[in-house]
Amino acid sequence: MAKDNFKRSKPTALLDDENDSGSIKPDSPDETMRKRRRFLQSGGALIGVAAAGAAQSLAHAATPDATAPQTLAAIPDSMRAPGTPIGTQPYGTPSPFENRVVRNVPANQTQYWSSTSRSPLAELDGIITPSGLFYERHHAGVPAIDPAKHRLMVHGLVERPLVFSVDELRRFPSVSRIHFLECSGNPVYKKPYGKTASDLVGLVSCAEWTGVTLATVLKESGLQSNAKWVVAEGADGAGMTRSIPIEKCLEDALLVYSQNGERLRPEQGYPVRLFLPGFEGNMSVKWLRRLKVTDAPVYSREETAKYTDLLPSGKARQFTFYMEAKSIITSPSGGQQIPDPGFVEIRGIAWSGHGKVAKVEVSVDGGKSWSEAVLQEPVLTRALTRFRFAWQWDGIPTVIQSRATDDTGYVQPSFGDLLDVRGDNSYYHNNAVQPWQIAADGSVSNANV
Ligand SMILES: Nc1nc2c(c(=O)[nH]1)N[C@H]1C(S)=C(S)[C@@H](COP(=O)(O)O)O[C@H]1N2
Ligand SMILES: [Mo]
Repeated sequence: MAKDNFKRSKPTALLDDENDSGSIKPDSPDETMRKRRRFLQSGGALIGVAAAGAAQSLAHAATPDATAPQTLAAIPDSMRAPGTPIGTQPYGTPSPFENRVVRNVPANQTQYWSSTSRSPLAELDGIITPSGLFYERHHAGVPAIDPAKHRLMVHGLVERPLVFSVDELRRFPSVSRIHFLECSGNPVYKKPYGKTASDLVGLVSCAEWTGVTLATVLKESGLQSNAKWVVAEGADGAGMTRSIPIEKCLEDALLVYSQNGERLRPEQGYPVRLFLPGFEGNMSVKWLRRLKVTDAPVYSREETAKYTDLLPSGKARQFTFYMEAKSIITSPSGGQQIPDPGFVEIRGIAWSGHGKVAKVEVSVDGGKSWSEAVLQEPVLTRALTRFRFAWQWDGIPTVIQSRATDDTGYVQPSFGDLLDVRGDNSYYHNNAVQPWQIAADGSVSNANV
């Protein structure tokens, strides 16, 4: 490695970033590379961590030929000819170099009666899940529904039973809100445990949802005084049916027709779905065709045989509704590799069905000590929240994990604490802390085996 004798024109290490635009003359590739090394080496000082491995940082990373200064100085092929014209692909898709970033679909999933695909959490940045990578959970596959023929009926304990077309629903005042959606079987309690963040917790995603509030539509029908529940039914082969307390329907429930700016994808309930912020995903009925207002829940299959948890006492937890506070480190996470000792930004996501994430703590010593991570803006109600934690890995094997606290003061439990309370008959609603083992070679794996 060449000696770093580059003279800096700016006094602080931060300004010495390769993004520095202080000089008019562009840097030569040599200078750019020296600056990059300087930034990584100074990482320890910048974050105030005096780790032994800090000085070496990433600076001794091998230099592949393609980025050698003499190669970089040459005009690249992309500058020698015009690019692809507009219009060859009117609906844009990701770069072909990113074609490994797809939903995590279990192998041999040939049946249609219970299918899932998971978001590739470790590949994603920020808090919005692209629609094509949003997790899926179908009980009878994805129905093909013509929006022109689709209708939503509102009946039961109402003043005026009404039937709406999709266009009629779109005429109501619209709202757009960013919220996560999570399946309550994310992850299940049973072995074998997953290997990657996606295997374990990939049944959570977050999007901007647009629609009309359910309160607006119920007001249009007029609720009778004994209206206590609303039973929602899907137009798929499963006829998914769930009972929702009227309070939730009037608080923040949405009839959603768009996701991330465009119409819902078929997988997410096109042309209209119910969306209940913070509630277990199962209740956000897709391909919504019927809302029956009642004075009692219907005790459908999904709220008796399924989505209930049998406790050690023999009683079952039913109508759990809210997804509790949870977090997971997505980088570095299971299946990934830390290339070298030195600076590592630990990154992850946290969320709570009860409200906002108030705090995320990170432990890099197997749970002995915890430090507060930075919550990246925006921190929204019932939305994924991104956290970041600057770390110097010294090359010694360790266990890293994150722990979320929400604005009700609820703290995410360890797996052991959760099992103590729920026992091992529980199947759904596992929000335990997820520890990752880091080996001496930097490889990361699930510490729960
Ligand atoms: N009609 C209908 N609605 C449904 C389902 C279904 O199979 N049919 N699956 C439920 C479950 S279990 C979950 S977790 C969420 C998944 O929503 P997504 O596929 O948009 O991620 O939808 C819920 N709504
Ligand atoms: Mo689910």
